[in-house]
Amino acid sequence: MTRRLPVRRTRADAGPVPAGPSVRILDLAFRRGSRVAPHGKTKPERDRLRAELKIVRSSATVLRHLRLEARPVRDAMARDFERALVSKAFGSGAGERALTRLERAEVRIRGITRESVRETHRAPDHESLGAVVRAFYGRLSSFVREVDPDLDCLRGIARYLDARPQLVPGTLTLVVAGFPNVGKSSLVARLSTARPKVAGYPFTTLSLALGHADLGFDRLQVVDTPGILGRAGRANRAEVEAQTAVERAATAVLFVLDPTGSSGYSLEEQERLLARWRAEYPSLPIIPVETKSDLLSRGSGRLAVSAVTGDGVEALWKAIRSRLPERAAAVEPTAAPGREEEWVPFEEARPSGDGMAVERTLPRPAAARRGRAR
Ligand SMILES: Nc1nc2c(ncn2[C@@H]2O[C@H](COP(=O)(O)OP(=O)(O)OP(=O)(O)O)[C@@H](O)[C@H]2O)c(=O)[nH]1
Ligand SMILES: [Mg+2]
Repeated sequence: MTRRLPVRRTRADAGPVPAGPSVRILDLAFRRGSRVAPHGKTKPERDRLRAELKIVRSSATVLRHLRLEARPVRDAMARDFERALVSKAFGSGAGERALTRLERAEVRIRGITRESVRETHRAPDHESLGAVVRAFYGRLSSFVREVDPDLDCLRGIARYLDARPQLVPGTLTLVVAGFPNVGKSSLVARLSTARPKVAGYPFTTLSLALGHADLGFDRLQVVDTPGILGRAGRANRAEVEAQTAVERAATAVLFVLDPTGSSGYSLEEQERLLARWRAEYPSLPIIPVETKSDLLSRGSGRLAVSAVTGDGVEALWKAIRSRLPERAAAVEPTAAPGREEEWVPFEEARPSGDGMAVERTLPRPAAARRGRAR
C-alpha cells in the first residue's frame, strides 16, 4: 500500500505540492508580510516602504521559525550523552548535518533580504517594486523548501529526545542494566521515584526512564534501561540505547542478574556480559546484584535483593554509596566511548523459551505521586 502525502494546492492549481514543514512557515511569513501599513508622505515613498517591509518581515518570520525548529536539537547536541543517543538512533552526524544546512539557509536568506531591500531603493516605479517583492518571495520559498528534509529530520530528533529523559550533566548517575526481564525496572521503582512499566516478558522497557533518589547532599539520577543481550554487532535499537547510557551517562552501573531462570535467560550468559563489561570498562564501577531473592536464595556471596519484599535493599544502598564519588563535583561518565552498533529487529532478540514470569506490577510507594520521573 502506498502512503499518501498530505497535499496543498497552489493558487494557480499547478498540481499537488507535498506539505512539508516549510509550507506552514512560508504561510506565516507571507501573511506577516502582507500585513504592513507603511507611513510616508508621498505614494511612491509609501510603495517603496511597503515593499521593503514585506521583504524584511517575511524574512524575519522565516528566520525566527528556522531558529525555533533548530533550538531543541542544537541544545541537545551540546550535551555529550544526548548527542551520542541521537547519533546512534539517526545515524552518525545526522543532527549536525541538518543544523548546518539550516544555518546555511539562514545565511542565504539574510543575503537575499539585504540584496532585495537594496533593489527596492533602485526600483523606479510601483510595478518594479512588485517584481522585486515577487522575486524575493520566490527565492525565499525555494531556500525554505530546500531544507524541508532537514526540518523533518530535526522534528524527528526533537520528538525522539522529548520521549527520553533529560539527564543533568555533572550529576551522579546510576545506570541500572542487565539482561531483559531480570527485574531492572522493578528494582528502579524500589530505588527511585521512577515508576517504569513492569511485566513478565523481555523488552518491556524499550527506552530509557529516569528516576531520582536522595543521597543527602546530592541527588542521584537512577536510569532504567532496556535489556541487553550482549550479542556483538547484533544489538537492537533498545539495546543500543541501554549501551549508550552505560558508556556515556553512568557514574556507576547496577548490573542486575536473575539467578532464578524466570527471565528466560541463563545465569551463565548474564555472567558473560558482566565479565565482558568489566573488561571493556575497567574504570567504570559496576555493582552486580542478584534479584528475585524471594524466589531463590542461593547464598552466592553476592548482594541479593527482592524488589517484591524489599529484602536486601538497605545493603544494596550501602554498596551503591560506597562505589559513588563523595560529591557530584567533576562527575563524568566513566566508561569508554561507545562503538557504532547495527540494530536488529526486536523479534530476533526475544528468547524462544517460555520461562517468563507472570505479568505483575509492583506496589507503588507514596513517593510515586510526588516525584514522578518523565
Ligand atoms: N518474585 C519476584 N519477581 C520479580 C522481582 N523483580 C521483578 N520480578 C518480576 O520479573 C518480571 C520482570 O520484571 P521487570 O522489572 O519488568 O524486568 P526488566 O528487567 O525491567 O524487564 P525488561 O524491561 O523487559 O528488560 C516481572 O514479572 C516482575 O514482576 C522480584 O524481586 N521477585
Ligand atoms: Mg524494564
